[in-house]
Amino acid sequence: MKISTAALAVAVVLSVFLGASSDGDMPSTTPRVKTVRGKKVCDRGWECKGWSQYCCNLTISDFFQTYQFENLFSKRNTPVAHAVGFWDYQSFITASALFQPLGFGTTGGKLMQMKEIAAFLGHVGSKTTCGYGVATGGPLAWGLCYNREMSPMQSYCDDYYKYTYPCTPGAEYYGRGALPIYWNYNYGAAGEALKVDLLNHPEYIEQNATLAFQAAIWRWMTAIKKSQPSAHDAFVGNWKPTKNDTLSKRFPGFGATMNILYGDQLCGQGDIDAMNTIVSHYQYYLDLMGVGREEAGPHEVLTCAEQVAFNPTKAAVTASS
Ligand SMILES: *[C@@H]1O[C@H](CO)[C@@H](O)[C@H](O)[C@H]1NC(C)=O
Ligand SMILES: *[C@@H]1O[C@H](CO)[C@@H](O)[C@H](O)[C@H]1NC(C)=O
Ligand SMILES: CC(=O)N[C@H]1CO[C@H](CO)[C@@H](O)[C@@H]1O
Repeated sequence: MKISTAALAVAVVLSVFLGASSDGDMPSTTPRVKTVRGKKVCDRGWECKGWSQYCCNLTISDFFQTYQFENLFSKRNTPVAHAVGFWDYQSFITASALFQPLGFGTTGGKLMQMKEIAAFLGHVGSKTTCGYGVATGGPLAWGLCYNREMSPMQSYCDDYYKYTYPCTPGAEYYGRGALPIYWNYNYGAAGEALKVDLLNHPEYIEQNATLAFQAAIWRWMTAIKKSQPSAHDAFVGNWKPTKNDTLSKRFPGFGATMNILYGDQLCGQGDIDAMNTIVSHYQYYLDLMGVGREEAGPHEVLTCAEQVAFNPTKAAVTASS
């Protein structure tokens, strides 16, 4: 009760603030603009670089600032947290700069852009929380409490990938990061994409918050299978469901992102706690950002309670092989 009232008060204050700024939709820096094959493309310096149509829109730091990051992850540096001093706003923005020209947080209008950041961070917060039950500030205030799995029961080396992503002797591929990566093959694939040798040095992820966020945004932006949408495409509506998808109750939206990332571990089982905790983080962040949880859409879009999984267990991100 206390929690939701506080969240609501913050949301009201923020929405008044946002509504009052008449130039709230104006980018803070003026983009360089040109036309390529009839399309307007822009370059916005380091945060959105490389002549992309997405860089003509607001950048993430135009609508998501340090104080908002601090609000969302307000307990992450308290003494009982497990990654004190590790996570910060600047590493998130620096990491996002790799993906903003590809549409991360820069697709659609301001509302969609803010929703995508809340959605992505909702996944992050729920996977890195140490807020349980009676935690002070409420269970949702404890995102980014961890940057690694604390007591791994195994080293997550899957020999099936010994030719493509061979395990380095002594390396441990336990969960690390903002959307934790597990297993040699996931470290291998993320490392390839980010051009960092994560197969030999999985520990880099728990030493470098920018890299940890980059790996998480890469997972969000990249389809797990070629025939399927990325979480990003499913969320912003780039993905058009087939008839088969519709029959499987898969609609573009937040529910589909959970389906893509976690499949049948989470989806198609009704309103289970494991799914609800991710949804709650997303809603909480929407409120704190001044968007409001009512923008999350109806139950069948917001959750994957009734959705058939895109991927059977084996292919899901955190599958235990
Ligand atoms: C952290 O990772 C980023 C992104 O890969 C890299 O640019 C940076 O140099 C790294 N920082 C350190 C201290 O290694
Ligand atoms: C439709 O879905 C079913 C069940 O998930 C699957 O077996 C079938 O291959 C799908 N068809 C197409 C065309 O994707
Ligand atoms: C590429 C892209 O998503 N551009 C968007 C920029 O923002 C406007 C609204 O402000 C959208 O209509 C565009 O689709």
